[in-house]
Amino acid sequence: MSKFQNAIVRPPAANFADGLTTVDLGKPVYQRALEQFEKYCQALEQCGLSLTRLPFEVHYPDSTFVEDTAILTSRGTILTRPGAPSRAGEVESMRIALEEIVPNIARIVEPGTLDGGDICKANGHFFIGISERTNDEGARQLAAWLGGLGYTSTCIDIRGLSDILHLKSDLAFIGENRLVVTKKIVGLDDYLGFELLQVDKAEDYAANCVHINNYVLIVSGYPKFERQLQELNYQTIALDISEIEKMDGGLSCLSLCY
Ligand code: CIR
Repeated sequence: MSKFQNAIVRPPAANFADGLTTVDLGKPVYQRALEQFEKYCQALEQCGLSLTRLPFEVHYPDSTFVEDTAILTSRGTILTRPGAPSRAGEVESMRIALEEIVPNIARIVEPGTLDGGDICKANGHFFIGISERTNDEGARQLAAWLGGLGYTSTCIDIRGLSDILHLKSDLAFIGENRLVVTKKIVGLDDYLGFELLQVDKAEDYAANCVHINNYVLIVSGYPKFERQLQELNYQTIALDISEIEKMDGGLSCLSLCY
């Protein structure tokens, strides 16, 4: 597997608390969200990544969740078309930023909708979640684009499941031939023979982890999952993202690694 070298991040804007959320964990404390974001950036650097730090996007309270706005691969880049109307405008500033970095950017077009959080890359294969945010047409467009680049893909429909915003809320690729899954999604697909590491039911939120080079970033406070990873010889970096969680975010959504 090729190593990641870079990541794009954007700090939470002052109106972060005005973003979308379905969880009932209270209002995020802005100063704490900034501190947690900064620690996240430091962890990415510890993993060996160079960061492109985009400026605050004051018009878009969910704009720190950069993962949802683009899919970056070593063979090409595509801008998404986020499924939540309040987030649609985030793509334009990501386009401007990406044009400085990568050539020939494709895009998902109407009537397709697609959030990056529904897209899980595992070696040369992509699992595409069909969700409240990503529709069939968005998935079809992405699959066609990926196919043109020589990647394979399969769709996993998560619309029937409650409490899952994006496929990657419950699925992560952690290198080798291994996927992290929650019990909720384990039966939805055969996952092409990948080895499945199932998180304990009480630790579902931990499934959204990020494998970067020799490390796995995990959410702090999930000891069973941390132990599962360490028994498999992963080096873990645990991060407190309590304020990010209040806005339905997880670890993967805070960066675009490439
Ligand atoms: C939203 O509802 O769109 C944001 N509040 C959270 C997005 C989290 N993104 C992700 O998991 N990829």
